[in-house]
Amino acid sequence: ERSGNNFNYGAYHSLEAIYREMDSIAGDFPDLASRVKIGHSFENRSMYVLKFSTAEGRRRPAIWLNAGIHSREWISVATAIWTARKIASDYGKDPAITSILEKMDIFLLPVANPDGYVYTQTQNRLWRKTRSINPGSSCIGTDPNRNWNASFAGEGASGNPCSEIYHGPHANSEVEVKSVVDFIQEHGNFKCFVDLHSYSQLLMYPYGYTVKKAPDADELDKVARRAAKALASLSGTTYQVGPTCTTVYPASGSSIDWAYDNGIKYAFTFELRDTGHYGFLLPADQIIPTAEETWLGLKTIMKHVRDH
Ligand code: ING
Ligand code: ZN
Repeated sequence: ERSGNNFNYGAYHSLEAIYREMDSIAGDFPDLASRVKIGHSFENRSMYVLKFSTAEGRRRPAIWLNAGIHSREWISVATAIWTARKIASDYGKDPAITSILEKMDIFLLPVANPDGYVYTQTQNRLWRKTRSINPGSSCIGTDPNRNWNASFAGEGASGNPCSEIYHGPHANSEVEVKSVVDFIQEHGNFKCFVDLHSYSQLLMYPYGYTVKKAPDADELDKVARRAAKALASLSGTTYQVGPTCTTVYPASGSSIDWAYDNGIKYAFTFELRDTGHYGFLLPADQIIPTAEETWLGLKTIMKHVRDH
């Protein structure tokens, strides 16, 4: 799919190109979409979300779609920007997304870790963390999916700044995380938080910080299984479903555990394609197939949120 300004959705793009395409989507659908700056990164890059709303001014119940928190997981960013164009172009045509947007607003953050993303494009393709400086250490960066205020510095995170899962000096120490937390708290009416990662083909829900069952685990499991089934219906891609802790590994300070413990019941993490053959280096010819199947899973979740 190509838009007016010729953005190729079947390729990976620079941060600048993604930000330009966000602007272009907002320009093409001015009554539906707007680009909102929610903050900046450690290296002072802007953090932009696309807001989709059919009720200007009113604070409807809202859905947060997050991607690129780990910079090497490029497929999550590419899927997110494809999804943005899909939401805008299907509104008024696809009854499901139309009815979702008649009741709720969607906020989509395609690049939650812009400094890391630029670093993976220029210096080290497999960089995961932020690029913040750690005083007293020559190692750079914090894992932004261990930095949220949810059993911070607990199991499955490291206190060593050189670790890939370094939790940072304190919860929300990363300005990229803090910007999202502040935005969501100021808004006050989020019902759903979805974080896109790669790879492994998993669809998970809280908790990561404990093996204890979340109070809503049965409902979240049902929704996730329906979403995985919808996703698989397109071309047979199979996803495993379960709580983070027992499905991948224990992990404290994650985005979805924070969301869940702060009243956002519908909190999910997708680990997109593949299962390890290409891993983080998923070829660009799999972007559109991945985005299209993921869209079916996302819509299943959003329809459930709409109706509950
Ligand atoms: N995996 C996730 C990670 O942050 C995860 C797994 C998901 C942990 C949800 C906690 C919550 O380690 C990748 N690939 O980043
Ligand atoms: Zn990740």
